[in-house]
Amino acid sequence: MNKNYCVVLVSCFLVIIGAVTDKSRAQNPIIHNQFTADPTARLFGDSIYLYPSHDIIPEAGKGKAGWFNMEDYHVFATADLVHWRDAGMVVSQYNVPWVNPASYSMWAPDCIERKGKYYFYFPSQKLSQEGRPSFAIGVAISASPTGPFVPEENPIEGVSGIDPNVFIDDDGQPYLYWAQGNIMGAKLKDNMLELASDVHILKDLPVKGLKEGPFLFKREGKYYLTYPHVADKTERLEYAISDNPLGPFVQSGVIMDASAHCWTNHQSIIQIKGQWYLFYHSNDYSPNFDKARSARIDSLFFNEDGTIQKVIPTFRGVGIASGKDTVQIDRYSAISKKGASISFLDTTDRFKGWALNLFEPGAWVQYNRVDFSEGGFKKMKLRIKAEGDGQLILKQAAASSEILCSIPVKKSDGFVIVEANLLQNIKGIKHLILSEEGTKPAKLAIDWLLFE
Ligand code: FUB
Repeated sequence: MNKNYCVVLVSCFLVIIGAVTDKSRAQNPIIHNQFTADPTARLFGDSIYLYPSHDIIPEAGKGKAGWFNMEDYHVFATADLVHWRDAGMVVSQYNVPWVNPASYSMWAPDCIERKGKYYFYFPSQKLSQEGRPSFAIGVAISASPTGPFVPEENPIEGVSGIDPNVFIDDDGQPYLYWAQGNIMGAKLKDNMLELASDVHILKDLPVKGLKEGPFLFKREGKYYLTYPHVADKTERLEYAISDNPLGPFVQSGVIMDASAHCWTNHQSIIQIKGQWYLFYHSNDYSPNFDKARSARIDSLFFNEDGTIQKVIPTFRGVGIASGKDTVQIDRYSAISKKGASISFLDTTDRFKGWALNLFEPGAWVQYNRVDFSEGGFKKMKLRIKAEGDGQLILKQAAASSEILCSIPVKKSDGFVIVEANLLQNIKGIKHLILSEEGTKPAKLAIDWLLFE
């Protein structure tokens, strides 16, 4: 059977499995069933798609220990930025004719729509004739944003490097950007598969410190080139503005400061229904190893002069949580300085997520934007573990708010479900505060809240 048909069949099968295996919510990180780095978000029609790279920890003897290891790509889809669906694996190192299948180097990708076809761009390592590995950029094509994608036989001629990004200007001209020490750019032909111009080294970007991960977008006639840059020790997200898609650019500021615990960062920026969003990554599920990363989203705002306001990473992320879903209170909007923390529920399987720990009376957590629009809510349920008897209070995060629910908690050996009646009729979208009351610390660990 033709190799490309094999890819299509395998991808179809995995799309069907993937479609039913994961429904993630939009607190940070946004994808909860695997590591996801370098998140490129795209709006196609009314749906939002995420094309990240897929960090894995390969079995012993495979890949490169202690380094980035990626063997394939999954695509994720959402209609509301809240519920994410894993649409399955779409391209793998074992199915692209030119990729060295032992290289585990399927790094940061991008995907773009043109004339009803979806072009998925990805870097990976090929073996040169002398047997030396080098990075090239390939394309896989599909009739649907979630695949199946059929990879081209060869990578794009004249391009070596990583982190492809494609931008189509208002006049229909497509451009390819990538990183190769500098940020490079060139026009693409209408077929989206070949360069249509010389390769430009984009000017005038920082000279010192690694630059990679270009992502270009246009707003109000200006071209914004965004890129991770090592200005000091680790990558921060910066941007530069130009009147021309290939520059020269004016360095214009920092979008997100460098993280103390994740060496890389990598961004995409899109506007959905008038709001701009920054997609980036950190290492939430892998705090001790920053080559196993997780995609995040936060809102992004522009100043009146077109400059970008710095984005502070949050746990809460974006979107409105439904009161009927489990509200993951550990993905907080704010937390008391004393007596509260988060920790993994299970350090042997961190994808199970986190619990909120309240250690003493007075400790609290705030979680914004919970949707009670349907009304008719009568009780609250909590999944909780307590080392002693205690008391919790739920209020709205508003001065002089009345108590919404008072929850007595009994000492328990493990996590149990506790419920209490609501004291008020809650309607609309509310910011909630949960606090420990009483006189003695009950040492509480709370997994989630739910309203019925
Ligand atoms: O994910 C591997 C590499 O790390 C990406 O290609 C870079 O942008 C950095 O995020």
